[in-house]
Amino acid sequence: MNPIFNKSLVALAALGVVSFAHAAEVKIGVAAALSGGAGQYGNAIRNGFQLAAEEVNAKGGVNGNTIKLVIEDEQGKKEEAINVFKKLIFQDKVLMVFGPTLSNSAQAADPIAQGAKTPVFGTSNTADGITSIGDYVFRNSVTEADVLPETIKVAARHANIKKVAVLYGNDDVFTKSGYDNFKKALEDLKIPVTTTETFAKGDVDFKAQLTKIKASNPDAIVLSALIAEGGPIMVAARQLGINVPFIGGNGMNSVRIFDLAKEKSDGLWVGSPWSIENQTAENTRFIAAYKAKYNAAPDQFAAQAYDAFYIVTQALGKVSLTGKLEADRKALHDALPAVKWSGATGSFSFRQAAGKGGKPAGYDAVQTPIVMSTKAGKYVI
Ligand code: 1QQ
Repeated sequence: MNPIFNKSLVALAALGVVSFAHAAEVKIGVAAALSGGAGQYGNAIRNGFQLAAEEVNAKGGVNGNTIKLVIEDEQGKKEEAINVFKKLIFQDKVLMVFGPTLSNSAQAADPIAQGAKTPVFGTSNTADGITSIGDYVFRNSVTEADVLPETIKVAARHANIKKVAVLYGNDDVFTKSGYDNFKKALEDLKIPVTTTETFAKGDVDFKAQLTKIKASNPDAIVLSALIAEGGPIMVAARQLGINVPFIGGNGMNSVRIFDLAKEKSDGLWVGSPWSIENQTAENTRFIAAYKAKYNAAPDQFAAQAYDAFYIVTQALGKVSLTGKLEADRKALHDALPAVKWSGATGSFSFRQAAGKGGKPAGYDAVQTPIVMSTKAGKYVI
């Protein structure tokens, strides 16, 4: 640099007129289920983050800082999620953590982030109660409580559903919460339940439950399941000659259903703010970029991770990082709630959740779900 120019810059900097941006690397943790049954979600989530990080870094990062993702496999297990959170927060000293994939793991691991005053941001946690863990907990995944009443309402209207059977996993935070919210929505809509059946994670034989369901003659099956069990449940139902629609929660909203259930995947109703059929400029750009990078179509899990990364960059853009981890984590925490973003999943803002026992709560997503159903390997709006 020209020494005179350099000197005058130094002088201006001393006067506070200009500041030197020293390019640094900001570490952000990603705890995702990359293996095991929930890997069907976690890999899409990782892809969404990596695509967004690559785009942001290619444009010079945030305030000159490059973002480095530190990605760990929490295997969809709560014990592993706890281990991974400890590693990311205390050892890697990341600024914040994205994840984990399942609400079941979030309920166990998020208190570690809250205790360490490290922002934690779920992109796929939809169960009740996750954000009441504390004010450092954020999510852009719309809750079952917000989505399911709409899914049932639209499905019932289109498919002429008057009575339903309910089937849910009773050993997982998300599937149980989905059940609670389905039950409430069905009561509110005055839709009678013909029978309620349960299963557990890892089950492969659903004949007993489905036989009872068939005998109860429902117009639809309301299913709160993760895809690892939900896919085989749909296949088994069709094999037993149960051809009524399924109404699913977030767990069933994965393109994996088309591989798992093939031609038996028709007639599944789900709700989400994101659809591959949604042709906004932001979504069209996202889908094209995702296909170019991964040679496969994205799903809502990838879209929500992608948007979450941009939401965080908006907050980071407003923060002057000091290099002091505690202060920087707090500054990011303070900047996040005000972010508004229009991304692949549509327009987004946060609302503070209800706290427990007078403690301040974290932040949930404000977004409008779209209800769609599956037909011939596609979602139809
Ligand atoms: C939760 C979910 C799952 C479907 C995440 C992939 O919504 O556990 O909350």
